[in-house]
Amino acid sequence: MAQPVISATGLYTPPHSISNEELVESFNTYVENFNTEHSAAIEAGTIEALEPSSTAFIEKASGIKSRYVMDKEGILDPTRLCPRIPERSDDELSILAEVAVAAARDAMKAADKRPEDIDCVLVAASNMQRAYPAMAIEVQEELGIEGFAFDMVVGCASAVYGLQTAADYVRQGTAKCVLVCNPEITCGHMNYRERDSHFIFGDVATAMIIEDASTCTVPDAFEIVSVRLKSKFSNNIRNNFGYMNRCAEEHAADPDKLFVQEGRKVFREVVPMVSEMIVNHLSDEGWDPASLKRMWLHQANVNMNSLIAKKVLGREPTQVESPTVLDEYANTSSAGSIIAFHKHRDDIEPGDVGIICAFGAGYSAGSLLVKKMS
Ligand code: CO8
Repeated sequence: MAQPVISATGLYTPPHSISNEELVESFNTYVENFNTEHSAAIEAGTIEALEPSSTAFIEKASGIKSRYVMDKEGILDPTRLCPRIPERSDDELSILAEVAVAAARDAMKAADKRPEDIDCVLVAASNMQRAYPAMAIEVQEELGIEGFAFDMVVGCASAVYGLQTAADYVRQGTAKCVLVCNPEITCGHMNYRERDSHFIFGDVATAMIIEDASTCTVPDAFEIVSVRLKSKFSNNIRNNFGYMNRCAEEHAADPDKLFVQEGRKVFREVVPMVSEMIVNHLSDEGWDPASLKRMWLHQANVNMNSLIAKKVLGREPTQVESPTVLDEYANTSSAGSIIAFHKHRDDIEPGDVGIICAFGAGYSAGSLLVKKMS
C-alpha cells in the first residue's frame, strides 16, 4: 500500500511589503478627503461620515503588522486604493500562474524533482485567474509536466483539500507524484476602502510535492497519516463576483463583488467548529493531543489560533507549538498554514507528529495529521 508523503514545500514572497502604518495613513487620507467632499451631505444626515482606521486596532484584533503585495503604489494611492496590475496578452504567462510556478520551482528543487517525475498538477486557491483554461494546466505547460492538471477552489481551506486529493491519488495509484500550488494574489479581491477588512489580506504563493514514500529521495519528508474535511454553509464570508454579474450590470461594481465578511461571527462560529474537528480527528487516530509537536494553523487571526490551540491542548499554546506568520504575511488565504509549515518545521525530529489545519469561506475546513519520516 502506497504511503503518501509531503516531500518538500516551496514559497514565493512578493517584492513589496506594506506596514500597518503605511496602509492606515493612505486609508485615513481617503477618509478625510471623502468626508470633506461630502461635508454638506454628512451635515444634512444623508451620507454617513467615514471612520478612520487605526494601527493599534489592527495589531490587537488580528496580530497583523504588515503584508506582502504584488503592487504597492496603487493600493497606497488614496485616490485609487486598488492595486494596478496590467492585463497580459493571451500569449503571456498569467500573473497567478507566474507566482505559482515560482513557488513550484522552489518546491521541486527542494524535493529534487524534475518535470518528468511529476504526473499531476493541482492549483488549489481561493481565486482563479479566469474561468478557463485552468490555471493548473497553464502551470503544467510552463513547467513541462506531462499527465493531468486541474484547479480547485475551496477558499482558505484549498491547500488542505488539495493535499487530501493528492494523497488519495498517490494511495490509489491515480498519480505517482503530485505538485499542489496555492497562488494567492488576494489584493485583486480586496476592498481597500472598507475599514473592517482593508488590513486583512496579503499576497503570496506556496507549493508542495506529494509522492509515495518509496520514491521520496530527500530527508525531512512528512508522512500524511490521515485527513478530515468538513464544510457547513455560511453567508458570513462572501464574494459575489462571478460570470453572471454582467447580466445585472447595475450591480456589477457593488462592494459585494469583493471580499466581505462578518468577522466577529466568523470568529465565534469557526473556533468551536475547528477545535472540535481537530479533537475528533486526533481521537479517531488514537492520538493524545499532548503528543502534537506542532500545530500549523490557518493564519487568519492570532487570537483565533491561540483559542483553537488552547481548546485542543487544554492549556495556552507556546509560540513554538502554534507558530504565526500573520505578523509578516497577514492572512494569505489557503497559503497561510503552508507558509507556517514551510518556515517552522526544521526542528521537528523523526517520528514527531503535528497537524496542518485550514478553515475559511464556505465554511470549509480541513485537518491533516503528519508524521516526520524516520
Ligand atoms: N480601525 C479601527 N477600528 C476598527 C477597524 C479599524 N480598521 N475596523 C473595525 N473597527 C472597530 C469596529 O467598528 C468596532 O467598533 P465598535 O465596537 O464601536 O462597534 C470595533 O472596532 C470592533 O470591531 P469588530 O467586532 O469587527 O472587531 P474584531 O475584534 O472582531 O476583529 C477581525 C475583526 C480582525 C476581522 C476578527 O473578527 C477576525 O479576524 N475574525 C475572523 C475572521 C476570519 O477568520 N475570516 C476568515 C476569512 S479568510 C477566508 O475565508 C478566505 C476567503 C477568500 C479570501 C479571498 C481574498 C480576498
